[in-house]
Amino acid sequence: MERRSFLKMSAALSCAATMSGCNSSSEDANVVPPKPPVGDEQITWSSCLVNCGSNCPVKVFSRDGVITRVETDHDVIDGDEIYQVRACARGRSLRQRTYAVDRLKSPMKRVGKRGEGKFVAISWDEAAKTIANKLTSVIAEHGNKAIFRSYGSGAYYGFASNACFNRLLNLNGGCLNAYGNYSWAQQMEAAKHTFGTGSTDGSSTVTLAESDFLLGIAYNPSEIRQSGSGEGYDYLRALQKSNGLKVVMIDPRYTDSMLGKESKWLPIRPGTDAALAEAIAFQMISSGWVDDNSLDFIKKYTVGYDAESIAAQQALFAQSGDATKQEYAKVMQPQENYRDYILSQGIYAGAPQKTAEWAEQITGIPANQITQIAEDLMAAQRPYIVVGAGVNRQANGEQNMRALYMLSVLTGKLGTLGASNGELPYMSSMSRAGIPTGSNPVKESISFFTWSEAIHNGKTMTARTHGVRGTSSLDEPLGTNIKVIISASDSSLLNQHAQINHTADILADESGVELIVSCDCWMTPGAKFADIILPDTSWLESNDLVNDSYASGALGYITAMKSAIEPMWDCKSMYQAAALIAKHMGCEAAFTEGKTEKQWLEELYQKTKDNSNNLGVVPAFPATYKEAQAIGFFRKNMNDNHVALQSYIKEGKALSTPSGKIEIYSAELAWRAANWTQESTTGIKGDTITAIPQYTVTWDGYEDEATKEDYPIQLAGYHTKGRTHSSYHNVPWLREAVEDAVWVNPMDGVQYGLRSGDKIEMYNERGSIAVKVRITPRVAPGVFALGQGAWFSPGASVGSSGHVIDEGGAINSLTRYQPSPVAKGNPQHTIRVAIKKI
Ligand SMILES: Nc1nc2c(c(=O)[nH]1)N[C@H]1C(S)=C(S)[C@@H](COP(=O)(O)OP(=O)(O)OC[C@H]3O[C@@H](n4cnc5c(=O)[nH]c(N)nc54)[C@H](O)[C@@H]3O)O[C@H]1N2
Ligand SMILES: Nc1nc2c(c(=O)[nH]1)N[C@H]1C(S)=C(S)[C@@H](COP(=O)(O)OP(=O)(O)OC[C@H]3O[C@@H](n4cnc5c(=O)[nH]c(N)nc54)[C@H](O)[C@@H]3O)O[C@H]1N2
Ligand code: SF4
Ligand SMILES: [Mo]
Repeated sequence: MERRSFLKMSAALSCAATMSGCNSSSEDANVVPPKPPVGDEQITWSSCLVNCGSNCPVKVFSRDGVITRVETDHDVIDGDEIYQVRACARGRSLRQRTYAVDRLKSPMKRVGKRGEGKFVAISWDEAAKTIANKLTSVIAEHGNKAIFRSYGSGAYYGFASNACFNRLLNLNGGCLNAYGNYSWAQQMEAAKHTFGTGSTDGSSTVTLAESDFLLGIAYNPSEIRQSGSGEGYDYLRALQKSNGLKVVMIDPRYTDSMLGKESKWLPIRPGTDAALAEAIAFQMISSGWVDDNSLDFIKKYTVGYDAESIAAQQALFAQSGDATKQEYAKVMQPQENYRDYILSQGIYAGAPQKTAEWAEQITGIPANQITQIAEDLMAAQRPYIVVGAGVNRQANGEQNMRALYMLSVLTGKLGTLGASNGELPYMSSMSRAGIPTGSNPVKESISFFTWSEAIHNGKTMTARTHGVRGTSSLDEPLGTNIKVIISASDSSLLNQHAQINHTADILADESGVELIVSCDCWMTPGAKFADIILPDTSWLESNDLVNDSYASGALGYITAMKSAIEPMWDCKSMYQAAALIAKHMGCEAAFTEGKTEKQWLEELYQKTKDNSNNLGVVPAFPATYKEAQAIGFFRKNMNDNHVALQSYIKEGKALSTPSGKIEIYSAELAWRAANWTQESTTGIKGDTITAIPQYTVTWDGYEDEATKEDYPIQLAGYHTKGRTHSSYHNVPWLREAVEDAVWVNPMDGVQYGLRSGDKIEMYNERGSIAVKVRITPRVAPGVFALGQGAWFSPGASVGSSGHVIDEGGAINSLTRYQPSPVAKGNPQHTIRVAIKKI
C-alpha cells in the first residue's frame, strides 16, 4: 500500500475510534442517524464540561430514572454556516463516567493520615459546619490571604460551578487570588511582551484557507480540539478549502493533525524550538533577505531589531513623564539588539554562528530542512505561523515562545489575510451569564503554579522572588501561608501539579495546610488528601446553562442542560454545597439572595438571551428557561475572521505594549531582568530573563550536562485523546480506546531492547512510574512521549528513584516544581528520565 493511502486509512480508523472532528460530508454524517427513543425513553440535553475548550452538547436518553445511552448532536444537516457539534469519544462515554464505581456518594471526613484515603461518611450539615468553623477561625487568625480556592478547570458549569465557592468566600472577606494558568502561562507573558496581547489573538482558523504556507509548531488541533465543530474541524476545512497550501509541522510526535494531510513532519527535540527559530532568523537576515524585503516593515512597526531602534525608544521613555517608563529607560541597553544577537556580532561576537548546522546539533532537525523552512517563509506571501502551547510548557518556555513569534515579524507580512503571528487562533464564544462572584477584597495574587510553595513560604514570597502581585513593593512579602484549600473540580491539588511526590509531602504535613476540602464527583488521587469530601452531582444530573467555552472553533452555542436523572445518593451541586457553608457562616441570605436554583437559572437565562452577542441564534431563544431546556441546544456561526495585528498594521491602532509597537526588545523584561531573582541566585540553569528572545540551555533540557548522563531520555508530555487531563481516566471504554503507553521510536527500541507491550520503570530523582511501551515511528528518536493525566497510584515497591513506583503512570510523578522565570508558570513538559525493564 502506498504510504499516502495507508496514512489516509489510518486517519479514517483513528476517526472511528477516537475522533469526532472528521470532516465527513453531510451525507456521511447522516448515514447512521441516532436511534430514535425506544419505547418510553426520554431525551434531555446535557453537556461535556471538561476543560478541552468546547463544552460539546450531548443527548441523554433515559428511562425510569436510569440513563440508557448517550448520543451526540445530529440535529442539523451539516452546512457551511451551521453544522453538527459531535461530541468526541469522551463525551459519548458519559454514561460510564456517571455510573463509575468510584463516584463519591456522601460527604466524608478523613479518619486516617492525610493521603491515606481513609474516610467515614458524615452528614452534609456536619461537613458544612466543619468547613465554616475552620474558615472563620483561620480568617480570624491569619486573614483571608490564608484561604485558597485552587485551580479547578474540571467542570465549566455556568451556574453551579466552583465560582460558587468564590462567591461564598468573597462574602466573607475574600481569598488569595491566583493569576495565570496551567495552559498558557508562559506564552501569555511572551505574547504580552511582544504584541501586547494575550496569546490567543492569532488569525482565525478559517483564514488559514487563504494562506500559502503553514508553519505549525506544536500545533495539534486534531487531538486537543476534538469537538465535531471545534478548532480541529475548522482546521480540516481550511486545509480542504485552501489552494496550494504547504504545511510544515514541528513536533516531537507525529500527531493526528499531520496524519494523512500531506504535511511535512520535522521531529524536534523538546525544549529546543528557540534554537530552530534562531537558525531560521539567521538565514533570513544573513542572506540579506530581511534588508531587501521586510526592513521597512520592521523599522515602522517594531522596536529592538537594531541598536538604533532601542536607543530611540529609550529616549522616548526617558522623556515620557511616566515614572515606570523612565525606570525602563534607565536599564535599556541598545547593544542588546536582535540583529547583533542573531548574527553573533557586537556584544555577541564570539558566540557560535546560528547556522542551520548549529541548530541541527541542538534540535535534531537536519540542516537542509531548517534552511528549507527559512526559504519557504521568505517565499510565502501569506505565511500562517502558529505555535501551540506545548512549547510554552517547557523550562524557560517564555523564551521559546518569543523566539518563535519573531519569525512572523521577520517575514514582514503581518496584517495580511492568510498570515498569522504565531499566537493561537482567535475564537469568540457566545455569551452566557454565570453566577456572580462579587469582588474579592484581597488584592494580592500569586502565580497559579506557586500555591504549593505558598503553603510553607507564603510568608516570605515576594514580587522579586516569586512574581507575587498586588503587594506595595518588590520586597514586601505576601505575609501569610496558605492554611485552607478549597479544591473544587480540581485535580491540580495533586495529579495535575508538578512533582507529585513533593506535593504529596507538603499536603500530608498537617502543620502546613490545616483544612483541605475536595469537592468532586469521583475519588481522585487528590481527593484522597482531603480532610472533608463534598460529593458533587455530575453533569447528567444537573440543570444549568452553558456556552461553547473558549476554543470551540467558528461555531458558538448555548446548551440549556436538563437533568436526565435525579441527583444520585447524597450528592449536592456546588451551589447547594456553598449555600450550606454560607448558612453556617451566617451569610446564607446574601449568598442565595433568597432565590431558588430555578429562579437563578431563569434570571441567568434571561440575561443570556438578551445579550446582543447572541443575536441570530438557531433556533431562536424561547421566552423562558424551561422552554429553552425543552429545546436544549442553540447555535450560530460566530463568523470569526480575525487577522492578527491587522488593527495595528492596517488601521494604526497602537498595541498595548509599553512602546505601542511590536517589541522584539522588551523594556519591561529588561527591567525585570535587572530586578527579579534569576538563575544567578537560584542556581537553576537557563531560567533567565532577557530583553530580546534567546535560546537558553535549561535544566533537564537536551543540552543539560548535569542530568544528561543519569537521565539520557527526554520525555515529551502531551494531552491525550483518552482523557482531558485527569478527567475521564476512570472510564474503562476510554482506557481501551486509547492505550496509555509510552511511545518509543524503533531505533530506541533496539538500543534499549524494548518491544511493544513491555513494561518499564521510568524514573528520575523525583519519582518512578510503571508504564507500558509502544514502539512507533511516530516519535522522534531519543525522545519518548507519554500522555499526561493518568491517575497517580502508588504501588508497594520502591523504584530506582528511591520513591514508591507510581503504577498509575502519572507523568507528574516525574515533573519538577520549578516556576518559570517570567510567568512563574509550569514547565511540565521538560522532563528527563532513565528507564529500567520491569
Ligand atoms: N505534566 C503535565 N501536567 C499538566 C499538564 C500537562 O500538559 N502536563 N497540563 C496542565 C493543564 S494545561 C491544565 S489546564 C491542568 C488541568 O488540571 P485540572 O484543572 O485539575 O483538570 P482535570 O484533571 O480535568 O481535573 C478536574 C477535576 O474536576 C473533577 N470534576 C469533573 N467534573 C466535575 C463536576 O461536575 N463537579 C466537580 N466538583 N468536579 C468535577 C474531575 O474529577 C477532576 O478531579 O493540568 C495541568 N497539568
Ligand atoms: N484530548 C485532549 N484535548 C485537550 C486536553 C486534554 O487533556 N486532552 N486539554 C485541553 C487543555 S486545558 C489545553 S491547555 C490544551 C493543551 O493543548 P497543547 O498545549 O497544544 O497540547 P500538548 O499536547 O501539551 O502540546 C501540543 C504538542 O506539543 C508537542 N510538544 C511538546 N513539547 C514540545 C516542544 O518542546 N516543542 C515542540 N515543537 N512541540 C512540543 C506535543 O508532542 C504535542 O503534540 O488542550 C486542550 N484539549
Ligand atoms: S472532551 Fe471536548 S471534544 Fe470531547 S465531548 Fe467533551 S467537550 Fe467535546
Ligand atoms: Mo490547560
